Amino acid sequence: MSELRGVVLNGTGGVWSVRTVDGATHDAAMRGRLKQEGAPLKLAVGDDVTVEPDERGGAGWSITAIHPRRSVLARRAPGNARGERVVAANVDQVLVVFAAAKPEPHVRMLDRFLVIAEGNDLQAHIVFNKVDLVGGTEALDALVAPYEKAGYTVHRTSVRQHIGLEALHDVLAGRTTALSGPSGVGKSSLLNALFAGLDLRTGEISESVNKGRHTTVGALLVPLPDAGGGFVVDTPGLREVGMWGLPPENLDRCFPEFAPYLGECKYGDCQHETEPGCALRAAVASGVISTARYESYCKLLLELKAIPKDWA
Ligand SMILES: Nc1nc2c(ncn2[C@@H]2O[C@H](COP(=O)(O)OP(=O)(O)O)[C@@H](O)[C@H]2O)c(=O)[nH]1
Ligand SMILES: [Mg+2]
Ligand SMILES: [Zn+2]
Repeated sequence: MSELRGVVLNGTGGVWSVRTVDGATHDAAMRGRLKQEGAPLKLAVGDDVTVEPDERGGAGWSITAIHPRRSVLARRAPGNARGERVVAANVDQVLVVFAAAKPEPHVRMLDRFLVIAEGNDLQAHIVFNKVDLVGGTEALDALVAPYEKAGYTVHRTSVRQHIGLEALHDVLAGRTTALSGPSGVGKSSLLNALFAGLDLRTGEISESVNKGRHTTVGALLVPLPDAGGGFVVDTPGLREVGMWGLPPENLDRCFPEFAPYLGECKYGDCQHETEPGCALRAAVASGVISTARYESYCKLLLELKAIPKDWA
């Protein structure tokens, strides 16, 4: 029987929806005996699999192999000191979307999402949508400056006025992107504007893709209708992913613009709070490092330190 390679879009109760390379989608169940050299034991959305039609005929398909992952977006399973839960496999990048206004951007939340991306070794892109709602660009430029200085690509977009859409299209096409950001910022509107035929409800993606199913699984992979292919992962919010598993002493590495100062402090284990001779705080004092970003660091550090030790 003919084997096909495919990607897991979502799953409920042991039945996985697999999109095969020919563009078809099949419901498939795991076969008892799996080939999975170097591959994970538990299947996740985004996993690269091989499926084949069931031998006894009928409409069923079996997953016969899971292929090694190139990346994971993971979080700690709550109440479980060991083991992380993979939210999605083979994610290439994270897109963090906020609105320039309505709702007002929330930089602490933005910094948290960026830390989660860095902690998972995933490249992050930032979008400020609804730029049509802000008259002058000065306030937005001031907000964006620290992120561009840190090396992030910041897209200023408007669905309404068709601004910045081509560049954003090129970021998403052909890749698997975890999409995050508060509701109401225009994530669904942007995707609809970027990919004709997507037709997401202007509401959460999950509502539109998951309608008719009673069980909501962790994440959903949405295929992009584009010649270049690509997928968007609708996670229940990266907030849900959280920062679990990130040791507090590694948090400073999740702020790319801090890099030149790490290792320059008086104490090797400096956490850049109140320690004397802190090179990072000197950089903040001299205005080289953004105070807002440093404040986010301090706040997230306190949060990470409050996580019980046996989780780390
Ligand atoms: N003014 C303006 N409104 C927008 C823009 N993009 C989306 N919206 C509106 O913002 C609201 C929320 O959009 P939606 O796509 O559902 O946001 P989501 O919750 O992030 O998916 C809708 O009423 C959209 O029409 C934009 O670029 N400019
Ligand atoms: Mg939406
Ligand atoms: Zn320091």
